[in-house]
Amino acid sequence: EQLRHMLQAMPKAELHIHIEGSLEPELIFELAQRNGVSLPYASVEALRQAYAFTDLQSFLDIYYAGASVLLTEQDFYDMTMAYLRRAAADNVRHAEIFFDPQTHTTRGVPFRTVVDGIWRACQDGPISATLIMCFLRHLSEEEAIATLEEALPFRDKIIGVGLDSSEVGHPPEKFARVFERARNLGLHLVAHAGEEGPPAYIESALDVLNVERIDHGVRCLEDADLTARLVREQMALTVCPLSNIKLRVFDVMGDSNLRRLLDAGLAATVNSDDPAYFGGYVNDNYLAAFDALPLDVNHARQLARNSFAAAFLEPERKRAWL
Ligand code: ES4
Ligand code: ZN
Repeated sequence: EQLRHMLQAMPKAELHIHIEGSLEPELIFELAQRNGVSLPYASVEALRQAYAFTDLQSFLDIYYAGASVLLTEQDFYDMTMAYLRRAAADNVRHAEIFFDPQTHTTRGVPFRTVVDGIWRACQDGPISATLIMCFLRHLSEEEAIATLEEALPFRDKIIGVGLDSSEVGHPPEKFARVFERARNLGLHLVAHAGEEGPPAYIESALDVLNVERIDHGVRCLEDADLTARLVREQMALTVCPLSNIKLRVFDVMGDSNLRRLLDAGLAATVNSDDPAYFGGYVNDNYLAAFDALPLDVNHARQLARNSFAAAFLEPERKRAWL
């Protein structure tokens, strides 16, 4: 009980949250109504019923359908503000928020509508928040490059780029040139790797893309040499415990390797990924993991410390929260 209170109360950073994945069914219905978009679900309950995933792709299909109600700058603002308020309630002090512009520009929503809405909410919201633009890896590198070009007028509103969507069959190598370009622009670099994909994808995210954090990365333990390297380099892993269960990376939370990652000396962090779809925000992720695994107060402190250490923030700003 004391540990639960500590997990909820401790200041933390959230480094792996897809803003489109924070869109709750209630808000999906509200925005559908507001925008005159028809949904293939009769009710909020019917939509929630559809949240039974078997793997990453089965989730992504519903996640992209949910995002189709987002049309105006106000929609992106409202979605982002709802997340920031919810994160503040979990004592998140700083969030680095992923957004997927291609999910929207391919539907005809202008790039600026997406960024301006999300960014304005970050300015008005209750916590520190910065933006990481993700490329959809199931699309081509040419489309990713075009998206990076579109982002140039908004360079000051974006701190980094990431890589998400369907992992297997779309290795990091596919995006070598666009990440090189982003690097030359001084953007921070991250990529999803080792969620469903093999440890080799983690290695190429490091060696080919030059990423500074690995999103998920839980499959690193299958490769002892890679694990040793990640420890040596103190490469942060943004682990998402509830996501891993919902997408069947692990069968049950007791099978999560979070404790093993920490015991190995890896810089693991706890994050919510797509909180509206996976059954909870960041504190729900901490609580579910600590309920199911032999984790104690020292692990809690370590995870909070890791979250700030891995954030793309000035060292002085981190120290205030540590
Ligand atoms: C995602 Cl869990 C996950 N993996 C890959 N891409 C994503 N986009 C949103 N959530
Ligand atoms: Zn993710």
